[in-house]
Amino acid sequence: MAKFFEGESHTFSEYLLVPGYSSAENIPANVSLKTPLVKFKRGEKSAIELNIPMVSAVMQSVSGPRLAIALAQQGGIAFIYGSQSAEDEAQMVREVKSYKAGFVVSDSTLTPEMTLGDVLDLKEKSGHSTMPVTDDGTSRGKLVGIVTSRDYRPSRDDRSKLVSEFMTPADKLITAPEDTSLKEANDIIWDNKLNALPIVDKNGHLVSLVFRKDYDSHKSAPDELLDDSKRYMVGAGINTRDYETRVPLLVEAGADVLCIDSSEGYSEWQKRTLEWVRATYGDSVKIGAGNVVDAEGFRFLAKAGADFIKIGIGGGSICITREQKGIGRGQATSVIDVARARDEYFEETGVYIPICSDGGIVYDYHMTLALAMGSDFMMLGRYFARFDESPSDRVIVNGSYMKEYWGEGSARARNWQRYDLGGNKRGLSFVEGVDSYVPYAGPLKDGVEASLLKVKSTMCNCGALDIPELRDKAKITLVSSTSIVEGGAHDVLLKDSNQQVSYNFRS
Ligand code: RVP
Repeated sequence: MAKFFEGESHTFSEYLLVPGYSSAENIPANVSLKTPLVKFKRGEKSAIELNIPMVSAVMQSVSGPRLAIALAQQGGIAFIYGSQSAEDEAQMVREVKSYKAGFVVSDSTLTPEMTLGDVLDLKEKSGHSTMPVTDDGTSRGKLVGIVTSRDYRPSRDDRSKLVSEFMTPADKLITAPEDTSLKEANDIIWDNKLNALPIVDKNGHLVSLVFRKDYDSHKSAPDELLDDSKRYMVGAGINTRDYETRVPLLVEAGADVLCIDSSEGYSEWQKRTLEWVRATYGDSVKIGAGNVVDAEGFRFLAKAGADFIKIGIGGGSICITREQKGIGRGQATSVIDVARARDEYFEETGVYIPICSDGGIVYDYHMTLALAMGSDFMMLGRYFARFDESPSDRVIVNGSYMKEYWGEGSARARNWQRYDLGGNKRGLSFVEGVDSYVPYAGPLKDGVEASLLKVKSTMCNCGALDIPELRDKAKITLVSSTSIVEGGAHDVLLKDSNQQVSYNFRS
């Protein structure tokens, strides 16, 4: 006889928080969002604590090195996507680990033979207006010049004009050598009224650029997530197929934590992968597993040795697993169920295994609900895909800036390794994800700050100054569909229809 779960399975939008008492202490500035990333024993601390409860999805359209750096600067961690060769993934990890704060490796590099048209297209896609020019067009090529928006007039100049004709050539540029400190670079920038300073090695090859604005932003990153050597922390996705070759490369590259990326975690394949990592590295390599949606799945992965466990099947914005296969569970119900299992497991064993709500966060308050329901942190895809730093292109659709966002189970990602059951090298036997656009949302820093201010404010309304206190004090209610209508602007005619858009804008 099949097992029937009692009650319906619900999603975040069907819940609200009922305010508790807030004292004068309860102001956002006093709220801490610190949270454990990996398991720990009673009375001990997690070996890795996030400063904000956000991690980025293991996806091609979300987690590249640029986003990883930007997220670590805010206090969270990115999981570099595993649907690429192990060597390329390890190289991305190395890029994050070798990043010197304030020194930017350009991903918009030109050759002298390119045209103004190419420059404008690249500017449109990347949002960058300062682009180095190298002999071979790579970010480590010989520096031959630099292009900024002051070098051309898009309305007057011919699009076929060559970069070599309007760039500032290297012999007219102020550059600095590799061993320049950030402070020295900044002094050079100020003394010479520069916007960007190229750093070059002794052979004149480009190493990085220091921007005036980055120096400022580095100074204002009090939550940044650093390892013992003051490098940014970064995670990496793996699969249950090639872990014996992939994991050693990622560990050597310096990945701080790994995560098995799969739509279904309650499987022998995940157990084998976890056991192999433990047998090879003991506890020194941290690894999360998932995804599961009930207590049984949690216990299975807990016993198999996972350092954290991800929750969620079919709730991702680009995910059509529920439609295709009819498996999954409402995200809120899954989190509530698994959080209970985590607490029981902690009572029984004295081992606390953090859980992560993965997918389906649409409004900022969904994050607060996920935390209140017991999630230790959240994994987000769509949310991060919208920012400047995500790897996908920025495009104009119907007059608005958009970023591309595609699922790992889409035909575009061709991530056959994510599917233990059905994938093969020629592609997926059927798709479980879509390819889409999401509204462009500017720099990650601004978006995350705005979202977390809302989370902190709601926590204050619940009388909580940290995540465990929120969990203890939160009063959560289910809402009817008509009370959801009541919660938005209703029965009024909005003066400005854009207001409706920005008011309803999903972050
Ligand atoms: P969202 O944040 O709602 O965009 O969801 C992101 C999550 O969706 C990922 O972390 C992953 O668990 C899931 N995903 C990624 N690709 C696919 C798919 O193609 N079905 N699903």
